[in-house]
Amino acid sequence: CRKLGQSVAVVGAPFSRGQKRRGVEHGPRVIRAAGLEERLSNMGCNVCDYGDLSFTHLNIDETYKGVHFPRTVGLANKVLADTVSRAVGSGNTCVMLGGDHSLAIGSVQGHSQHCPDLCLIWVDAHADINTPLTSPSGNLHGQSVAFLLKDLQNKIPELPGFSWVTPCLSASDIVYIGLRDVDPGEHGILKNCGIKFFSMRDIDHFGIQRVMELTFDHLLDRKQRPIHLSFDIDAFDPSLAPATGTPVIGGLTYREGIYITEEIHNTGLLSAMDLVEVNPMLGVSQEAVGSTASLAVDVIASSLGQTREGAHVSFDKLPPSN
Ligand code: B3U
Ligand code: MN
Ligand code: MN
Repeated sequence: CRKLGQSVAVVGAPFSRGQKRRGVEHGPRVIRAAGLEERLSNMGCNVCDYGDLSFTHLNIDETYKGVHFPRTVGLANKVLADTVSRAVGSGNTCVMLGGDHSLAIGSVQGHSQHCPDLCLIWVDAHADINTPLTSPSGNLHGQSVAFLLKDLQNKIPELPGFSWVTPCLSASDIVYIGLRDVDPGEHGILKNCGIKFFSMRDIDHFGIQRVMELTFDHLLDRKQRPIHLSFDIDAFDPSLAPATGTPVIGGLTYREGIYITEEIHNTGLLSAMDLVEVNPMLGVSQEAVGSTASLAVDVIASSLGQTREGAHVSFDKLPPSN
């Protein structure tokens, strides 16, 4: 970490009930196994491992208004919110390892308890902004942002398990990067609320450097504020991140993805991040799983200050010739 000695809390969230494919609950294990903590320690971070949370899967959790596992997802996110709040409150930059993207509800809520003026950068192929009434799947990982948005509260029925959630973001507090699979209801919401988004087409058009400039202009122009980065690994092209539940062709290149996180680090404002939707059970081979997990580690490391140009500590460290 270039803020030397920066404290980083790693919170594992092995949870998959926000969607229907099993396996994404093993995300934290494979991301750790790809060497996350060693990488962060070698960068000079003080890593505090909060371990993996244990979540209760409720036996009785009937589908409610088409939404699957509302009580289980609500409860898991409450546990996560409390943990993230504690981690950020203790002065750490919090790194949450998912798990599916429904976990952003708890992660952002917990973060906002300590940083009520935070803004959100959502890097994803999907907008995850369906309401229970627009969702084509009933999966809560496709609805996380809707629960966080003040602007949508009169459009969302009260779900069992969600009474503790208080929407903490305005439409102008969010920027999306990487979109390429957006449902009609979601597109309506993005347009109606005036939410800033950069689709893959916009990245083709502007280039990733300009997209990041416009992102920070939008979020940080009036004042500096803490950033929450919610990074769905499916933002990357499936050739780079094959082990994920809903891959969509035409995604970010490695260099675009890392540029995004380098620029976020360079603001000095990153306060918490999520790395979600790594599903080792969907990789066709060990290599596919390994490369997806190691990509996740690269994203986290560069968000926390790893640079491609290298980094020296001090010239005094040059070995003498004799
Ligand atoms: N928008 C669809 C599909 C989807 C959202 N997020 C993922 N897939 N990963 C939905 O189910 O809401
Ligand atoms: Mn997502
Ligand atoms: Mn996605």
